[in-house]
Amino acid sequence: MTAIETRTTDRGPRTARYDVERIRKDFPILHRTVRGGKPLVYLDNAATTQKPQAMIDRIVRYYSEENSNVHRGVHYLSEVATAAYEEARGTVKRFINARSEKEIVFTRGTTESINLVASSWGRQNVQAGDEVLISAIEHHSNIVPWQLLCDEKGAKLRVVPVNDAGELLLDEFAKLLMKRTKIVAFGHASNALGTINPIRKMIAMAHANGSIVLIDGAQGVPHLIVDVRELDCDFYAFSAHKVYGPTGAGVLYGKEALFDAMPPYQGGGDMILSVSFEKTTYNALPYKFEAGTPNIAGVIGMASALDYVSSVGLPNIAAHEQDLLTYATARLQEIEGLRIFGTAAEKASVISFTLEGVHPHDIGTILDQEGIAVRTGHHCAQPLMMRFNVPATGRASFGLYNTREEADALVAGLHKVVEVFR
Ligand code: C6P
Repeated sequence: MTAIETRTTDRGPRTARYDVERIRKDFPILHRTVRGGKPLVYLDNAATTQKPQAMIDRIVRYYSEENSNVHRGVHYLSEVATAAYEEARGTVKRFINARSEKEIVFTRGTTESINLVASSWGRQNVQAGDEVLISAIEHHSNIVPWQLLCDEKGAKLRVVPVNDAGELLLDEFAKLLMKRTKIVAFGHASNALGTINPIRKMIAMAHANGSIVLIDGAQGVPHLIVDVRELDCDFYAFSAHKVYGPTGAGVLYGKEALFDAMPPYQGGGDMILSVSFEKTTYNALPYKFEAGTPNIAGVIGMASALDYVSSVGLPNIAAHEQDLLTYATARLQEIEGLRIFGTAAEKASVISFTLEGVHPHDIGTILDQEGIAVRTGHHCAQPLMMRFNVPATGRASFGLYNTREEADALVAGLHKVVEVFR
């Protein structure tokens, strides 16, 4: 247990005191130095998070003691690996409160999850003249798969605009929901601005219109309690590596009835019941969508990471990150010429900014010399950058192990950037 427990909620404990120093001890990489002995200040959590020792140990144990292929052998190790892999499915199911394991498909990550829906559900259900509705703050992973589908089918891609704070305009959203809007796909939280969308309301509006809803949860799951039953979304996609798990593993949640009616996404081993040259029949859910040997170690590691997050407690993580967001936002505003992009009322712990007269890449390079890792660039959200008339921004994104002292280090680093360039 990483924190002092006072009350248990269904998504982990609530604590009286968030012991961030205790939590930091769980992440070995946070104790290394970089760039000639500088302590690492890791503020690039929206790109990928660091990993707790328990998760690393679980993967080592899998490869040291359990490694085998799943669903294929009758031998002991295959049974052990299959059991661990399927237990991981149960862990994910509970973490997002899905009804059944059949609704949990393992993928390589958010990108593959969205492509799966666009290819399988999209090809089956979207026809010429239909519409797909996304928003102006989407990551390229939630734009390009829909463009490919629309190009193939002769359908139209519509985009919900945002205001200057980076909030989706709900009245425009309502207007864009048409009779032919087959699917609405938007992010739970924006990786580039931090905006948390009012997804419950948007899902209800889309459903009232008869549209299916996919949520890109890549930046939702690490920061917010996700209850897919309460949200009533049709699909929810996320990546393990953004929630303290390994790269190359992720999840597509889908309602069973939808998954049932969808054709397979890829063909290969494990997704079939029987194959002949004349006819192939497909496996039951969720295996129909898991062709080939999956990322077994990644999936098992993901479950361990979710257990870790649950042990800290998402309500505690959210409260800690909101404190960092408020603190860092106030401190950054002290810097002359710094402009923050994304000032929505509801935000995840992501701060995008520019410094007058300094290219974001130079900001990133100088901060790096101080041991501070931030992301600079377009954050795979080029249309959003265009909306705000900037080619790129710097982005600091906070995770469960970051501290106010690290926010101070960022501010001090930015003062250095100002000194160098002015
Ligand atoms: N955003 C960032 O630095 P993958 O690569 O499949 O794990 O996740 C893609 C993705 C989809 N949606 C959102 C909202 C995301 O933030 C990301 C990944 C990283 O912001 C890498 S570009």
